[in-house]
Amino acid sequence: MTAYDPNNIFAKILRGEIPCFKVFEDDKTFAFLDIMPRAPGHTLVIPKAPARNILDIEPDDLAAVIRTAQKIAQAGTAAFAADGVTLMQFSEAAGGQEVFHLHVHVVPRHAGVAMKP
Ligand code: DGP
Repeated sequence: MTAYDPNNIFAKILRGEIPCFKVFEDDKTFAFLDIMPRAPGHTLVIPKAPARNILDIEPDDLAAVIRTAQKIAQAGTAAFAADGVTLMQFSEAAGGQEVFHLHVHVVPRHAGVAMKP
């Protein structure tokens, strides 16, 4: 697998070099709104550790990402009066990944409303 690139967009967001709308931060994770939301409240949860994707990340860092994703799912569902939530994680280009710093998409969902492509 290709090595982690420290100049990917999300690494720059973590370093404060690119602005974002921050939703949550703790010692191991960071969450911010997706710039191309598939539904209102679409949030990305990333590790602070330099991991390319799920094939690359240390289990403890992955566990922290999932804990934060649950917090965001719960808060986002309440904040957007959603009926449910969709979590997605794409790994490598063949898996649909475009930004090569691990991220979990957390998308609040409303009954009968399709997610944007
Ligand atoms: P993917 O790698 O396919 O899981 O999707 C990458 C997502 O990252 C996509 O939904 C759009 C989002 N994105 C790309 N560039 C930026 C950016 O500069 N800022 C923010 N907030 N989101 C971005």
